[in-house]
Amino acid sequence: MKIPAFVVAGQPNDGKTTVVSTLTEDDQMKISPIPGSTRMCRGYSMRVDGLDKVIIYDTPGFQNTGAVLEWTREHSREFVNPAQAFIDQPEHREEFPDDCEVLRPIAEGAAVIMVVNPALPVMQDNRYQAEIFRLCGATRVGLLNMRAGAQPQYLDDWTDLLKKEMNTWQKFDACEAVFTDRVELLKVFATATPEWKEQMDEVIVLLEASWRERLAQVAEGATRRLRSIVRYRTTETVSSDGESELLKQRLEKRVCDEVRKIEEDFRSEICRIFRHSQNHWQGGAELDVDIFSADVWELFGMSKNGLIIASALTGAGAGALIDVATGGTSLGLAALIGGAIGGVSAFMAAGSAVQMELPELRLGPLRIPRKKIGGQSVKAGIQRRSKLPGILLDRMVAYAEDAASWAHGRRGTEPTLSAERRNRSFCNELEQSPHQSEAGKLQALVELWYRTRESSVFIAGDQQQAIQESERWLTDRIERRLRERTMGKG
Ligand SMILES: Nc1nc2c(ncn2[C@@H]2O[C@H](COP(=O)(O)OP(=O)(O)O)[C@@H](O)[C@H]2O)c(=O)[nH]1
Ligand SMILES: [Mg+2]
Repeated sequence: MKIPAFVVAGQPNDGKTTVVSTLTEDDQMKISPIPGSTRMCRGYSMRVDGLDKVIIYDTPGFQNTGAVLEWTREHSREFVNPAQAFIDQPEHREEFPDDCEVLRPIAEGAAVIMVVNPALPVMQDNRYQAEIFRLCGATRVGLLNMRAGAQPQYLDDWTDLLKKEMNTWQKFDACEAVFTDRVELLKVFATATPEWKEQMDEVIVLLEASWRERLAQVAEGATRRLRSIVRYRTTETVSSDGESELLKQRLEKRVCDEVRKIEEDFRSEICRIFRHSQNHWQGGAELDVDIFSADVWELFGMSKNGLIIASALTGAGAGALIDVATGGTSLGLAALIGGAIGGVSAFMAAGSAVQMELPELRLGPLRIPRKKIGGQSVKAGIQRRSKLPGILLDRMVAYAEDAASWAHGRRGTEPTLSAERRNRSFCNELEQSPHQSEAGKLQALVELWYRTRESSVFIAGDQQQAIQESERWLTDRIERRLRERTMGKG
């Protein structure tokens, strides 16, 4: 069975390639403000689950509308397939190669998507083109390619023309279209082409299912990475007190780098899931700022004051360091590290094999383990009660939202979401008490992860279950939010 096929037509620079690129989620197509950059007719497929489901041909558009129309008016009634008959004439292929390129898919049964720009007036040429398609017997869908920022001055004129000449028409902004807009458009295509209705309906169902699957993957990936950051631990043995400052810096860097690496890793996955080429996609640009920069912490609502305190606590990487373990007797080291992290950290003891949390002794701002096991070693990980998990989660979700709503035909660097649309809800929730209903659940989960981050800490069965349930709750929530943002409610 032939798969549904469409061919985009219209004037140069009206956005044909942009439409194809957005519908097929292909960001590698050459889109350019220079008219005439598409020279050949080429088919691009809409793939769902690895299978070609719909084919859309990008074309250069007619170059000799007058001549083609003249011939079609005169001969269309003589042929069952006028488009094919036109191409079959050798002199046409010689003289009008671009026009033959447009007619070729039509000859093979493709429906026409006539892309028009309502910011420009209707020209005689546009009327002629519409007539050619009609005379060729093609199914025609008019597409008003609305451009954000451009005044659609001639919308009424275009609507009149499309109503008269097309089987149906639809507004579409190829640069801003999100998933639901694409589905909406496919539904219009389905209705316009009764011969493909069934196949198109099936494509729509598959697309929606596969979109849900993508969102589920994103949510699962975010939860998994958040867990791995919160539970991250790195250990180093101290040889002498003299190097403890260096050691602290080394550990801090290692923790920060791990966070960066995991975030980077998440981003690669997002790009893969939403089919953006990473070296090409400009979305999420404002999220490219290093997570440990002051800008980010400010953006996520940490007060200047809070930031300074955090910086004083841990040096440059606010929130990165850390619970510290010192198994040795060196109070010097403990004081040094303790001074850096203040009262927020718990001291841990690291034995050679067994690592366990010890009850601690408070000495002013310092906390010192009562018992010491093993050699001197320092452990680092994410500081408990840090805002880092919230910031990381908000950033991951924001990045995913950007990627999911970024039309593939879009080029350039303008950000998708304005700063106020950025959601900081997860970060804010971490400030709630763990005992407060919904809002405290996230903090409770993070707390559970912290508590069980030592591999040797025995995790009781019910605790294990609590973690799993909580993780499922978080994944569901992220998924729900992505669904609301990209598919509308419901
Ligand atoms: N803002 C905006 N620009 C668009 C839109 N569609 C196309 N363009 C721009 O118009 C120019 C020509 O687009 P292109 O798809 O190459 O047109 P084609 O010649 O018909 O294939 C490019 O610079 C596009 O970025 C749109 O929906 N919104
Ligand atoms: Mg083009």
